[in-house]
Amino acid sequence: MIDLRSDTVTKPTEAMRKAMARAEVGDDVYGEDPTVNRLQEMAATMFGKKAALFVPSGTMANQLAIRLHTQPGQEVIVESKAHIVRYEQGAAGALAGVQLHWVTGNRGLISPEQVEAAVRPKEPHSIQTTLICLENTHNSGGGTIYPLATIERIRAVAAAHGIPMHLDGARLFNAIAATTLPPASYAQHFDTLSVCLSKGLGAPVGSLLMMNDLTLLDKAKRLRRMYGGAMRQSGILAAAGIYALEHHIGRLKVDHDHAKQLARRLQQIPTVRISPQDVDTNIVIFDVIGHRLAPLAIVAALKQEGVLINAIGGDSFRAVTHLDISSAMTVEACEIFTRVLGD
Ligand code: TLP
Repeated sequence: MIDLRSDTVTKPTEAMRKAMARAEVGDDVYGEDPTVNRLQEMAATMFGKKAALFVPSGTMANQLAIRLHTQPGQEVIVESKAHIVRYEQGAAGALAGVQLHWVTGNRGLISPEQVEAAVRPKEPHSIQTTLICLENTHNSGGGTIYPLATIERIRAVAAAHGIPMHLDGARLFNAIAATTLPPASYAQHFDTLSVCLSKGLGAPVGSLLMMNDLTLLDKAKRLRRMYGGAMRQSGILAAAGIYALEHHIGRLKVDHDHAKQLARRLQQIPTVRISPQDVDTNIVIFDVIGHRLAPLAIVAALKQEGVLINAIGGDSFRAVTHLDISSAMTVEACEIFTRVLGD
């Protein structure tokens, strides 16, 4: 099966499993797991932040950040198709008690002008804007990379209003691999940022929440405990993360090439709508129009032929390339798409 549903489906490699098996461990709630500590130090150094906290998932990292920066009854500016809006089960409202102010971006990217217009006035009737969240790369936008200049200008708007910024960097490594910009060049503009080890980097579990403010770190540890994410001998998982940071960042470009290849081939199929030039990284989003099968039946027909993808609403589909997709599998997936979608 060629599994293009997500880059979350990767399985740890033999070498990664060996690193996990050999990991030195301790109880991380006491701060005594040397491998977790090493991973956190590595990540903080890589992104130019004072601290990093290992958490079980990207969702938890985002939710800790929202809770850290806000009080119930406040408002967070976020793009309308952001993971925080679409895929976190309403946690921002349920757990932090905040209201999300959606701004619709272009392929997921919002402009400084949109942010400026969305900030609520500081007057007695208005809800108060206390956080701005960006997502880079933007998943539902199609793996879109935020231009650094746009982030800088959004940061200037945020600073003028005294509003902190959080980055959902679940796939920031894809942006880093594609642009070759230093990780800190993105990170410097955010008060907190999360990155995932369990997406393109191929680790089985884990994300990191990073920050400069050590009082935020203390609060984040307590909230992680409250949310049930404080782990014990998690060095076994952290070892996979260290292995991923050391070995799997450079190769992300291969996934980007595979995604482009899929997009170019999909473009040749008459029922498919896609602009291959919009594929910045490893996510390919396309529409199928006028096919005799409904979206879920298309997914089933592709599965029958050996390819798994996700229907993501309306006529849209998502295919994601990753560590476990070889060049030969990419070629085969192209053939299957042509056969099924061209039918
Ligand atoms: N995204 C998953 C699904 O949840 C949709 C996927 O298959 O792409 N931020 C972004 C931008 C994400 O894409 C994801 C996962 C997360 C956060 C959450 O990560 P986890 O699944 O570790 O909670």
